[in-house]
Amino acid sequence: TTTSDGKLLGLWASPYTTRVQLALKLKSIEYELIQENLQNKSELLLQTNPVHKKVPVFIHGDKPICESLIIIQYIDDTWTNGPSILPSDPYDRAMARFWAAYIDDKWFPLLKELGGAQGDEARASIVEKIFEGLVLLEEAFVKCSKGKALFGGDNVGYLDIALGCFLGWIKATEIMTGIKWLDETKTPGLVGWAERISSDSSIKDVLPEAQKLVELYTMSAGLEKGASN
Ligand code: GSH
Repeated sequence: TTTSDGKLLGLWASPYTTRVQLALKLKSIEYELIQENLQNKSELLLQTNPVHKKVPVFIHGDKPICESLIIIQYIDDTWTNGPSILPSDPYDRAMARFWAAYIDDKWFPLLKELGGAQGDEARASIVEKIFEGLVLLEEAFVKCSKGKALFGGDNVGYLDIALGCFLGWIKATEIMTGIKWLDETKTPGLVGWAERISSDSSIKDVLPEAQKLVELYTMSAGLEKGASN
């Protein structure tokens, strides 16, 4: 088709935007990506997400939907002829949602906190918590994948997208800290999963490059430092 099915207000470096792009790609949905400047948010963003004022917002026709996980659910419910994103079994669906909430509410915030941690002790404690979280996610992978290659089994699913969207930032923080998060001895399942997911044809073109994220992070940290002087 030549007409697009929707608009996505987003930001290339935002893992939550990547998440929605992954779901749209999986379902072969044509859309227009509108890059936002978070320092100077567009009227359209403020109008369509007045509560949080955050990206991503997916606008389907004239209907805006906010919050990346809710958007993915909407896409899965609306484009039912493409591959399913959420598992069909109610218990598997519940588990997928549980772990996605864990990733968003607990795990990824730790990775963000690490950048602002003051002092070796604070840093070490966050690093430890990140590794503890990865061990939990390894267990989740073993249970959800049921011996298959991905969280979704043979096909890319909800958790592959919900966690996979962070791979660029996971690699970027590895470059910046020198810490290898995904370790073959502690989290062998996740190591294999990350390799498979980053080379998957439906994923790899959408994931932002780690090196570019490092440059962005270094630049914005420099700007903040400059501003506080
Ligand atoms: N829970 C939200 C989701 O899943 O969509 C998180 C979205 C989010 O944190 N977006 C960030 C944002 O728009 C960019 S990565 N920040 C702008 C702001 O906080 O003003």
